[in-house]
Amino acid sequence: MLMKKVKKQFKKFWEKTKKVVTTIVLNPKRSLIFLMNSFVEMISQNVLFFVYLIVNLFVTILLRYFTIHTWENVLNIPPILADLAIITLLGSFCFFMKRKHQFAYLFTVTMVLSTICLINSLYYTFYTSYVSVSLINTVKYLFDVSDSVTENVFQTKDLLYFFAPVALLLVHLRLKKKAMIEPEKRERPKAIVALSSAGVLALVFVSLLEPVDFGRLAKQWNREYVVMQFGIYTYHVNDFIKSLQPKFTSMFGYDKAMKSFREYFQDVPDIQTATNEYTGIFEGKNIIVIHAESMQAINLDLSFNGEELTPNLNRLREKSIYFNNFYTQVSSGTSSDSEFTFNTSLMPTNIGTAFVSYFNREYVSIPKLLKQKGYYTFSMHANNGAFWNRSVMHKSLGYDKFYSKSDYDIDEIIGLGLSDKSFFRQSIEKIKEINEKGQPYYGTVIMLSNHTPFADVDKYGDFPVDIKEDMLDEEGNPVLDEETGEVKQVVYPYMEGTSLGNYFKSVHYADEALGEFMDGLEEAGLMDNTVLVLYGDHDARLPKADYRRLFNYVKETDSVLPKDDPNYKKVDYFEYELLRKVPFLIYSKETEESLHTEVSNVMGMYDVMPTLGNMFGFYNKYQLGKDIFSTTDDNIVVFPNGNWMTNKIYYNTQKGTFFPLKEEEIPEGYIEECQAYSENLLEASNSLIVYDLIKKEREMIESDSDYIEEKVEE
Ligand code: GP9
Ligand code: MN
Repeated sequence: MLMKKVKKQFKKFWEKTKKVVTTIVLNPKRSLIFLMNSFVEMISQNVLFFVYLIVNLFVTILLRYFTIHTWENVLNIPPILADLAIITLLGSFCFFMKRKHQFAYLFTVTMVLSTICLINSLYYTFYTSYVSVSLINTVKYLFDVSDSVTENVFQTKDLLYFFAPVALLLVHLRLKKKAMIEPEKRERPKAIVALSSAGVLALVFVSLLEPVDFGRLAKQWNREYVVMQFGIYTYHVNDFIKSLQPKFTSMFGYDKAMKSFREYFQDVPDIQTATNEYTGIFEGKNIIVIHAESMQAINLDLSFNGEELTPNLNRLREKSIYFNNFYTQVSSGTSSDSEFTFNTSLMPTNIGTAFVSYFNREYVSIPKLLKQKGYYTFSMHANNGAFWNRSVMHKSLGYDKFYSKSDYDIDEIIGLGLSDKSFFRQSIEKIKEINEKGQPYYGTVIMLSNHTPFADVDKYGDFPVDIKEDMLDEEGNPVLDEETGEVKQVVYPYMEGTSLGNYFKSVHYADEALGEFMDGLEEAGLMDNTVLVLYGDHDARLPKADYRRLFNYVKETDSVLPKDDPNYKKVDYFEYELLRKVPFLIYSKETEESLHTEVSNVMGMYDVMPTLGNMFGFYNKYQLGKDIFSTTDDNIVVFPNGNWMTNKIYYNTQKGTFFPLKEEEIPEGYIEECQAYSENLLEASNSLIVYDLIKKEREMIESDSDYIEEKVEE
């Protein structure tokens, strides 16, 4: 019966289409007018539906505008088509309902879609990434933090996301008042038209994609790229499907994962074999690791009005082993990914995060290896212990104690919580107590203040990021202020009022806090037998436009050099990726006295564990990185999104393009070789974590040796 009905309707639809096509071919002008009239009629008869489409599409464009920022991305056609297809598809079901129920349905869908966009927008402000079902536990951190954060995360602009439901409601009320709601008739054919339109939109969207896009969608490494190319809703559908993967790991893919894991580690020795001049130099010494929130390497090279942006870090750099070509390898787990890779030399996972989704796997980590050498291990961070699941994961990584928010007196708040200065002051007291016990220790202190959105400008202290110059008269003589007698000044705004400018102010504060911490450690005699390790955990993800202003400012016009100016410094994709470099240094009395050096070999966060391992005498067979001092010019830093870099090039896997870093020819097969290396490494790392392969391998070895022992006894 139903089939018959559908068949009949389809026949009718087909006849009509044929008629339309014939008319168009025979009389294009008349048909164009006819088509336009029909379209106008269609809209006038379905005002609510079309308003639903427009407002919901607008909200998705708004989301891309507020997050990805550049207009070229915002107005990119594929995501618009993809989002419109899904909005149309969802909306089309209203035509299966009675007319009086249609508004309620469309309104509910609009509320849900707008809320999805709003949550993504808030999440992006906080994590510079999009929400993932596999990260659902982390969404709560948005609301879990102090009031000031909630204020910073929720900005007035976010109210715009409510435009869609409000507009739809207003249109509905107006239609109702004017009694413009159509009588109930012929709704089903409309459903077919709407569903077919969604299908056509989806087809056009797919036809615009390149084959490589599908691979990227499947990997879902680069969330921003997926949203930029596939739209927010396709991203979520895909993310949902991918999020089911960890739940089925024991059922599918185990053999393949084990194979890639075994192949990757088969030639790796079980014990440290290579040695160099740094082998064992710090054995037995205490270690304090400073996790410097959002600290980028460029900060160390900047000055404003003759004042260094980071005088304390600069002072430290001069006395340390400083790695000036160091990159973190974070994915959506940002801070937590940095902590993870630092401590395990593994890469972040491509779905979820190690800290939240894979906290219960077995890892070989720095705290565990040092504990075997008699160390006491601890971590300190003045945020909620639940943030990034740290209270659970730090235990799993082998820290004996995690001092979190509840262990601190929250006496001064900046940004996300306790100010770094107060945090360091209180931490020194705790480290003193630990030190008194006489056991060597490994402690990680995680900073907090220098965190996006860098909005607490009035609390960072006075550090103008403008340009001040003496005012000169026509003959070039300084102009004096009649009242004070001092030279008058001209002020150019430069970075004042920009996001990057606010970031610099925050960085200056963080640097001051670091300086106080260093002095405090020194005064307490805690540096005498201690090695300090400092890393920037990731970049601050600030707009490219702000960097363009930083490098190309024309003070006379308060503008930026034109792009065709020979002095114009470009900040496009590659330049921006390179700006994400962070500082990494190792400091001790020994480095101050004689070991100070700068290492320029490109290095990733996963190289830290092998490098420190060589210095402190521990070794992890499952480390992905290399001891930088046993590595010549061939080091490679693989990023979680599949990009990689060497001393020669930065390679963008997504686009298959590269940026040369040296003026030398790229050897034949070089890119293919590095690409294969990166893919194998990412695959092995992900398999190891998701399928808990260190544990599986250990259990296998243990059961084999039990078996051998039994045989021997027999
Ligand atoms: C939160 C802090 C920030 O406690 O470490 O984490 P992030 O947002 O940088 O990942
Ligand atoms: Mn961070």
